[in-house]
Amino acid sequence: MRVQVAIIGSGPSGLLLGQLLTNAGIDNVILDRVDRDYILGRIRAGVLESGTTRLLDEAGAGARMHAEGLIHDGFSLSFSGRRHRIDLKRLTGQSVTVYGQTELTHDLMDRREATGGKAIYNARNVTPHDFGGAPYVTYEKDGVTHRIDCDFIAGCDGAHGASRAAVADKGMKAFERVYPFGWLGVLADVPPVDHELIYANHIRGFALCSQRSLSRSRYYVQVGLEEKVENWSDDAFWDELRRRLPDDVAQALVTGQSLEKSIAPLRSFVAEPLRYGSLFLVGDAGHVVPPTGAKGLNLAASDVHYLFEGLRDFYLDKTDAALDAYSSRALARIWKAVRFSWSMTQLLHRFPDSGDFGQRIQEAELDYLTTSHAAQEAMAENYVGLPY
Ligand code: RFL
Ligand code: PHB
Repeated sequence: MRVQVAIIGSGPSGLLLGQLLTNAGIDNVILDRVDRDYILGRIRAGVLESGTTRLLDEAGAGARMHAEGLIHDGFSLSFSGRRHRIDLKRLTGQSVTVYGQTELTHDLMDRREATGGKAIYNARNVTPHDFGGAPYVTYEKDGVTHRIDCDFIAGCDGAHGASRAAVADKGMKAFERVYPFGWLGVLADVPPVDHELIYANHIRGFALCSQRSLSRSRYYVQVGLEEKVENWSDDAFWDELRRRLPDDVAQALVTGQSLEKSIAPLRSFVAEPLRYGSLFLVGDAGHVVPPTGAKGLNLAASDVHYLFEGLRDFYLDKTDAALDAYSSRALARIWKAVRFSWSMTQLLHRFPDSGDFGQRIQEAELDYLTTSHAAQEAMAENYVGLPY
């Protein structure tokens, strides 16, 4: 097979890039090591910036998101038994859309199928080759090794994929911070406790009340890295969540059987640069943020925007400038989101070594936020997403 762009990874970044390319008449194929259902079974992000919804529209896959997504004009911070609302709409003129990554992925997969896009699932041992020269990708399927020749390879295969591994010894510099805790998340078909998200700072640890729809909730509590998901019954989870919320919220919480329960460790990671000859790192392949700022999926989308512009200009206008600028343009936005995600994590979590002093510092910062328009504006501006 020969294509213009070989895309490794069928997550949000690979699917979004693939659809924008297909719409522009640029030939591409998507390869993933697992199948559609496995990908759609992963419960991840839930908050979309307006840039992400705009790109989904541009891809022609935004209809269901507009019909079913929930527009949120604000969110709450809770600490010291009280709550403060960050009014995103008033502070920035913008809102965010609550729409699950699972749904967005589903819509992009459907769109790809409807427009005849090539996708190869269950492709084993996917490997990018010769991206300093004449690039190609190999993979195995049904016991046979296949080869795809291409002009460019988009590494959209997440934090543990083949793309980042392929460039690890090609001058890649890694920047990393590992946090000493994770998030235990539960998905349940119960109405959300509030019409907006609540991020809670508590002496027992962070908690988050999120949602997927008016009847489906997503909740998280901070847990130690030694915790095992199988040791958390649903009841134990709900009890711990209640303890970390203000009394009125805890009393209003509707609990039920979990549909999914998992623990995700938190870390920040950035690879520099994002381009190695004709191989580009995109989305989680190039960077990972802790979920506290709701930025991972949204950063994947802005990477796709920059790379798509580069590839479109290359093929349609015969200019290299935007492609050459991909790494630096994307990294400039990535580092700001990495900083924001780190600062939200720092503000809201219990750190084992910072003790009561650390707790008071966090409470002081949160209290400052409730009285300072400037501080609220800075938080809101980052939360709705910096422009691109
Ligand atoms: P993905 O989604 O990981 O997709 C990568 C795809 O590549 C495939 N793959 C391979 N294929 C072939 N060969 C290989 N060797 C391969 N290795 C992997 C995988 O099967 C997969 O299909 O990366 P992508 O597309 O860059 O998208 C990134 C987002 O998924 C991620 O940033 C977000 O989920 C992060 N995130 C959140 N982001 C937000 O913007 N808002 C949120 O509210 C938010 N909440 C979250 C999150 C991530 C979480 N976890 C579990 C890490 C909440 C959580 C709990
Ligand atoms: C989610 O709904 O999964 C979610 C929402 C906001 C975050 C992180 C995760 O900051």
